[in-house]
Amino acid sequence: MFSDVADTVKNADFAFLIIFSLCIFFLVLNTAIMIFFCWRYSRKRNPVPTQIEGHLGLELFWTIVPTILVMGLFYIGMGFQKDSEVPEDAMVIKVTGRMWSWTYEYANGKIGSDLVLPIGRAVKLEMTAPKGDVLHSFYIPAFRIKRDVLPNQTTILWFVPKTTGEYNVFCAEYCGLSHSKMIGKLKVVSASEFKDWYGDDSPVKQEGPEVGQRIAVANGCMGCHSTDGSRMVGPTFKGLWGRKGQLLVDGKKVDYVADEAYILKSIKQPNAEVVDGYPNAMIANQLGDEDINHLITYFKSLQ
Ligand code: HEC
Ligand SMILES: [Cu+2]
Repeated sequence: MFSDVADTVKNADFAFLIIFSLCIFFLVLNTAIMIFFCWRYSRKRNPVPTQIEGHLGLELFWTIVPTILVMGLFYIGMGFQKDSEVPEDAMVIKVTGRMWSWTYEYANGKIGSDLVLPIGRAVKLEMTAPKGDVLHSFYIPAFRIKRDVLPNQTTILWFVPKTTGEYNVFCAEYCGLSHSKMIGKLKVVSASEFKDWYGDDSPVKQEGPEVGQRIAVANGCMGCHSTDGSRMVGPTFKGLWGRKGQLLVDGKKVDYVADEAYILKSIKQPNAEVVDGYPNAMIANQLGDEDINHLITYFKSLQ
């Protein structure tokens, strides 16, 4: 509680503490009064019930006091208005949440699946999900911030990280099979470390397999495919090029070799042919032939 890792923590913890304390206070008070009444007005001690006609003082008390409490909570809640007032110099990062990974794109085109931020600088996250994807929710528990991420809409979060370190990023909206693996890292680093990592504002240039890698990251392929040979939701990209395997077509097993035509089809019509032993879980994307050629160059580099 009340850690100082981001500017968002104090307000949220304060509101939580006030509401929680009020709950505890009234739980104890109400329970105590209830027990006392059971005892005091039991049949033995109070055989004939008394008719009570009202009590102005009491009525005023339990109208005015809760009103003050609730207005107090409302006032605290109003403090969160600042959540929508983003400073103009905030660093803008585009966040995409998809089944089942987060990707971050910076102003110079740098892209990654970890959110790297410099300490002490306001950041504005512009978040969305690809068309045809489902609802997600971007959640950094350590910073006490969470917001829904939706297809065809942009939602915003902003904050100032104040302590260097690594924090978890979760998806807080059940979004299907590998929802629980939709965990990302937020790394808050010093300004100079950030500069080394980020480079400058001129657009990043990439060539060779890196172009395809970037496309794979940007399109969330890494949420289901590994590059180190390990099995995730889908088969690994390692050694994919030229790999021999079997497809399940209409309940029959059919041999295949992963050549250009096969890869093109697997990406363009992911549900047409399903690799034996894997779920039909890959969803359609908007990749064109040129992107897929870059991907193939990338796959060739992963032997
Ligand atoms: C939701 C998880 C998921 C995502 C995201 C995903 N895939 Fe897949 N992919 C799978 C599964 C599961 C299979 C195996 C079943 C099948 O063939 O449909 C597969 C199969 C493949 C294959 C055939 C692999 C083989 O061994 O024959 C290729 C190529 C492929 N995916 C490329 C991609 C690319 C490129 C992207 C990013 C645009 C992507 N996938 C995103 C789940 C996913
Ligand atoms: Cu999700």
